Amino acid sequence: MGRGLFILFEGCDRSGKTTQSTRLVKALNDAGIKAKLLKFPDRTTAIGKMIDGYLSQKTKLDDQAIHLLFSANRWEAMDQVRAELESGTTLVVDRYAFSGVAFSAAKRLDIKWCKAPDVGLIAPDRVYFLDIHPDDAAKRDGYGEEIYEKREMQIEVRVKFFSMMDSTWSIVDALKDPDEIHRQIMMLTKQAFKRHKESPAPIAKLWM
Ligand code: 2DT
Repeated sequence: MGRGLFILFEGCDRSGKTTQSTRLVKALNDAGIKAKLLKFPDRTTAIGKMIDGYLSQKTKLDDQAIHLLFSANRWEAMDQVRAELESGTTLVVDRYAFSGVAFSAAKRLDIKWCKAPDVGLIAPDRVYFLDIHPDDAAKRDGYGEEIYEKREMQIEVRVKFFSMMDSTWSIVDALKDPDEIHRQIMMLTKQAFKRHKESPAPIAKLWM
């Protein structure tokens, strides 16, 4: 049996990543494909609890310090990520290093500096970018209490995401009907499985 695929959802807040990633896992499982959902930040670990304190504005941290904690929160999951992929489980991941870079670079940290701690992480096979303009996102539920849920920040973040896209990314219009988005994502995912079956690619490393 071949390895699982690493499928990543990225996007601004309120773009529907959580809904669509959950639906994708369920659809894959229903089709008999082993798949699991992972979410970053993982707020359950010791590092994740520090991140949660920062995001919910209970604690303050330097921009550099919080950036490195987000990265550490991914590194601490890498053994599990590798083991799952190698055992044939497909991982559907809600946010990853691109969020790490986009949010910190939006705060004016140098983009090369931002990428450095995540170099060598396991790279996603496919990235689905759920694209929504922050003005449309704000209409959905309004932004909540977390530190980054502000219009100006989200606009900058979106620009940074666009600057990192390559051929592994697909832009999905997040304003479309959720069922239609799910169908599009299923189609893209089926193509990814087909390509991988025809020419299996080894697990790759990010930004190397
Ligand atoms: P959620 O709302 O999806 O829980 O995200 N973030 C996320 C960063 O600034 N750096 C990162 O590396 C990651 C993964 C995006 C919580 C917020 O944390 C931001 C929104």
